[in-house]
Amino acid sequence: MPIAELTAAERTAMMAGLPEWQLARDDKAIERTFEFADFSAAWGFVARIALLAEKADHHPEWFNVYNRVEITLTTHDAGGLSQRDADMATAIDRLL
Ligand code: HBI
Repeated sequence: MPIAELTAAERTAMMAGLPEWQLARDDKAIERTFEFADFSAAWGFVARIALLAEKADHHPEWFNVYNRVEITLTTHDAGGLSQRDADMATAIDRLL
């Protein structure tokens, strides 16, 4: 089933609930950077997100160096932001 890109109003509502995230890529993505105590904590976080991503069939773009994890969420199938990105960002924040 095709997944719809969020409208501008839906994006605004989404971002109101995700104050730690920023819009990116001309509103086609959202991103957040996380800092942890050390690499082990960062990698544990990445591992837990990987399990969420597989369960949701919705996978982040991410970068990790030592204790920093940078995550970008977008929905390739929608060509921009979808509800899946909002749901995944919310689930990621709940891991903290
Ligand atoms: N993850 N972020 C993201 N965006 C997608 O469109 C996507 C995905 N994971 C799997 C997936 N789509 C599959 O449903 C196929 O569409 C590739």
